[in-house]
Amino acid sequence: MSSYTLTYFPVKGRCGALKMMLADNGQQLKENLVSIEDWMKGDLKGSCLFGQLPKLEDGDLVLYQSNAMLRHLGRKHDAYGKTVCEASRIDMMNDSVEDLRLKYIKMIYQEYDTGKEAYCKDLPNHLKPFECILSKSKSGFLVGEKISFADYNLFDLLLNHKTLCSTCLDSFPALKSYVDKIAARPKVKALLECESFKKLPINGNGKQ
Ligand code: GDS
Repeated sequence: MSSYTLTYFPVKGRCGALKMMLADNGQQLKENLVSIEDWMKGDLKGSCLFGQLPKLEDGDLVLYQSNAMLRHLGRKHDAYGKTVCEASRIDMMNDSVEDLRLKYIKMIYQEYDTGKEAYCKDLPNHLKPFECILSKSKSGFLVGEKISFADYNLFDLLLNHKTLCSTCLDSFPALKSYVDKIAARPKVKALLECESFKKLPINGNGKQ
């Protein structure tokens, strides 16, 4: 079994989906948690290819960029579709999840106090396409018959949004049952209930 090592701040942040995918596949993860104080010293930042975390090590492979990590794990653990066309559709879905994540991060880190209300009001417009896709999906996943890395990513982001606005899925029955179904997968459930995961804040600035 590969052993993965993740270096990141003590937050869920951009690594929630990755941890869920590894847990769901019975993979072990070693974590190096980096405090802001240590990060501010600059040595680690200077050693990171793009000056940022997370960093994932898989043997000799060192990866930066959380979505590249999800794709790598998707390829390794059969969570990247059955065909080239499925893989491309999974990429498309993940890019849309990333679009929403970037909006979420901008609101959280730059305009939480002034922008949260407008963000929540506009949220249904961003959730609707996912609802539409899932309501037509026979498997209950975004693409094909199996869970993919884009599902873990969307699931993680939906959990963040439920914390932000507890009623945000009320008018989206397919998304609601999607979240319930993934949350009930035994290994995902175990991770979500594990103290070391639960205690991590969602974001680094304490806003959620
Ligand atoms: N595209 C990368 C990925 O997906 O992995 C983004 C990685 C990233 O943003 N890492 C952040 C980091 O290492 C931690 S996530 N920050 C330390 C640094 O830059 O020195 N990110 C945009 C995004 O996620 O797309 C952010 O907005 C992060 N904010 C969220 S925390 C600034 C400050 O103190 O305000 N120096 C840094 C704020 C910041 O990084």
